[in-house]
Amino acid sequence: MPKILSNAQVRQYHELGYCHPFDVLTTDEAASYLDKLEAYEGASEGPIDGVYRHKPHLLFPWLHDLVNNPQVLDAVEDVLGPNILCWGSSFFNKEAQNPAYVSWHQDSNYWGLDRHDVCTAWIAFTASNKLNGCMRMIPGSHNVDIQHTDTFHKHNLLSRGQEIDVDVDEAAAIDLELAPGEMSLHHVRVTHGSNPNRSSGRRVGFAIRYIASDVRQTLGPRDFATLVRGQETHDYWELEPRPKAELDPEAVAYHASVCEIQGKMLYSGAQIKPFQPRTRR
Ligand SMILES: O=C(O)CCC(=O)C(=O)O
Repeated sequence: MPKILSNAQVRQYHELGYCHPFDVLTTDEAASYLDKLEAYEGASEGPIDGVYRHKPHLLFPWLHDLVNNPQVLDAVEDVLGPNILCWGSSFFNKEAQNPAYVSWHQDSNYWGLDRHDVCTAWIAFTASNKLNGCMRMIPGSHNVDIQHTDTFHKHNLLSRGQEIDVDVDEAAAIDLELAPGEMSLHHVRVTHGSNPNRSSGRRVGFAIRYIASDVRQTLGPRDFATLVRGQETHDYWELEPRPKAELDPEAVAYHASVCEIQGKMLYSGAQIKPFQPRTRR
């Protein structure tokens, strides 16, 4: 018996590779998360960037709370089972009238995880719609591996600008429109991407990568994750601590070391260096 999803939604996730929308935050809560992000951005003089876009739940207690949000985890449990780790989190933000986009890709192609019990919960801090470049999914595309090429295109929000080699049938794409506080779930192998933001406001989304605790990393001997529900049953993962305070120096140093090790794995075989360094506080 699923906890939050209906049986039809669980079936859709497994058959099509995604499902949406789910209410996980109220509109006020979503606005308060956006305010916290923008307070940080105001103090650091610009949109969150570089390595701080990745795993910010190791730096900001309020994002640590969000990856542990019971509503989010109940939905994730419905597709991954009871023992859940958070392997990653990333902001995917697109400023107003900005060319930033996400090419068609499958996450499984470069994450190095040995199984497909891996699900992204993408939470909208602002509305995410066709005009401002919401995520788009190709239904049923999670059943085959497709070859990718690294493009390093300067406007591509993906780390390597990785792009599917074959023509994607865009006519089949489904737009995952979300209101602030809503969430979608997508499978690690589903083909997805998103267009630039043509609206006059920013689009802010927080993508949380959850894995079942028996998934392993194949790209290196050590990898890190945060236990969010149940148990780490196999001792495959080094478990991450909660930050004591926002940008607490110990947390900043820990985050840097985790991102350096993960960055090296995720960029293995690529032509350029892992995650750009921070240029601002
Ligand atoms: O936010 C986007 O537009 C794309 C996000 C994405 O590719 C992902 O969460 O896997």
